[in-house]
Amino acid sequence: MEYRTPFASRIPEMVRARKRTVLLTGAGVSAESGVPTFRGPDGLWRGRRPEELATPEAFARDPLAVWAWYQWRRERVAACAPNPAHHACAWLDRQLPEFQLITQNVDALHQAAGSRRVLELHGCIWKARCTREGTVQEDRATAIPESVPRCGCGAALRPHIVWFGEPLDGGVLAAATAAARTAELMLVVGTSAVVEPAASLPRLARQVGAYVVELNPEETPLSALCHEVHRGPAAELLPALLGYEAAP
Ligand code: BJW
Repeated sequence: MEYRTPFASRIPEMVRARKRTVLLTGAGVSAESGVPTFRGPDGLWRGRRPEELATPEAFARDPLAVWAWYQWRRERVAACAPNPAHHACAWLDRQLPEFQLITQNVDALHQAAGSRRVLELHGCIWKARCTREGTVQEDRATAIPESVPRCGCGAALRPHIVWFGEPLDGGVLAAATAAARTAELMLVVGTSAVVEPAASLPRLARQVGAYVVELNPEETPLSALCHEVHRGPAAELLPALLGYEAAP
């Protein structure tokens, strides 16, 4: 592993050479937009840890409390705008013919910044799903509901989010795995890399020969296997490493 400054990175040369690139993002990429990271102290809600609320068991036990938590989060996300890291990701999407953004985030800020090729591993906070039919609908309500929102069929709606112990969407995971398996450059930005199967994607890419780079202020379980590690906030590091300057 090498620790480098943005100006001694291999990223610019690999982007110029149009290498097949996969970008995996986590909550840290949205931190500077004001979205709390999942495991930071701000992730707490009324003293409860997200792990207590983001489970199918929690929803079965108290669906209204889980909805209240999501509406509270929706309200916070609605007040946030993409930051320079999201814009740099969208710029990379426009530059490269073979590119895949894989995000664990549910805030849709990558799409808001203009990214087109986005795989959402853990769902989307702006969607709800029928617990009976499995149909997914856009849902932008932010008011804390007085009763559990219902589908037209009468069944309860749930957030369209992948909770602990639930399988990821098979098509999304297959596409993410295929992208990691063929990546030449893999950038891992703002994730604690502890949640599976997302955390295994950079490992897979590394095994098949990709050049793996981590951007994170903190060390993670992935750091030791990366070719380059850059410590700092994504909104500063990613534009600098890519040589991307936002239009004024
Ligand atoms: C900055 C920054 C700045 C800060 N700039 N960076 C193998 C081993 C062990 C366990 C498992 C395993 N396989 C599966 C499991 C179980 C489980 C799991 O992984 N558990 C681990 C925690 C131990 N996984 C699952 O349950 C998954 N399902 C599954 O595998 O199903 C299998 C199955 C098959 C068939 C039938 C049934 C089941 C599902 C995982 C779903 C994860 N969902 C969540 C919750 C969503 C709810 C919601 O959002 O409302 O997704 S968990 C939570 O963690 C959320 C995130 O997307 C995810 C990842 O977190 P992330 O993005 O890394 O955020 P943080 O907060 O952890 O880290 C932020 C980072 O940013 C830090 O590193 C900071 O330093 C950094 N940072 N400021 C750059 N400015």
